[in-house]
Amino acid sequence: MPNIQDKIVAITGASSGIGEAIARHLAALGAKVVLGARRTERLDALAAQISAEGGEAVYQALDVTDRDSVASFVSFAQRRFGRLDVLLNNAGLMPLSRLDQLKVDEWERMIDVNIKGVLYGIAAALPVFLKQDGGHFINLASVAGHNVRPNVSVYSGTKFAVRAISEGLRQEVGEKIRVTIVSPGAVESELAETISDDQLRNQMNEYRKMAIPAASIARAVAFAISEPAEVDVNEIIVRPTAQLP
Ligand code: NJP
Repeated sequence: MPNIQDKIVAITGASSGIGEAIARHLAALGAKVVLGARRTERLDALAAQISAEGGEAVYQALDVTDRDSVASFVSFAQRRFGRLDVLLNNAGLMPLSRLDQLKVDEWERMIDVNIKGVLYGIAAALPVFLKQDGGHFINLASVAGHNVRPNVSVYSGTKFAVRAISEGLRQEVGEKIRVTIVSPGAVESELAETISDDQLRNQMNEYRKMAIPAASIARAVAFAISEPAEVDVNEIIVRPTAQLP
């Protein structure tokens, strides 16, 4: 694929699921990947596997709810490789519940990770991209950022927010910086494990049996990066053929 070889790609939430699949796929296509997440033992193992397969991967501990941690992660990528071409704001949580369950701590965690984490990523990388006169934000939203269902209100709210912020960013940043929204449907990952209500988690795991492999999202991300610099793939929705909303 063109335009991927030697690109420096920083990925938040690279320790499992979609972030991990993106890291593996882009590294196999010749990108140099910078992995961030809290579970560094997983990042260590992933970086070692990528290196053993001839790719290049480095990692740093990252908590996207901590603005300094996100700034340090972006600086680490730049220091290590001299520039940053793509920031993938991928880290996310989905502790679904009905609003009347009043799981206010979980609402706050979703807002902190899914919205503020993305904003901190933008705050860290935008000055770098402006100085370089180029760069690419790829922000993970969701099909739940397109429609709302019961139990999904707060998660949907965070993903509508990611789409709104990404579209505003796209319109503001001018022609040298690309902004892509990737909205997955049900994709194999650990996402449903954050649901604290046992009945709802079981229900979701049942529903998610039609989930497609995380590699399908990695291929969509690679497509967006591979397009020529003046082509901005604005949004991609990828879901199982079996999924309705
Ligand atoms: O989920 P999972 P996905 N700081 O749980 C990280 C969206 N999406 O791959 O810190 C830093 O396997 C966590 O790392 P760790 C979804 O909303 C998915 O599915 O080590 N990182 C892990 O690497 C999300 O935006 C589906 O615990 C933090 C990663 O986030 C994105 O896809 C459907 C963190 C989560 O990996 C990837 O999620 C959809 C923090 N504070 C949208 N907190 C789907 N899979 O079906 C968490 O519509 N992470």
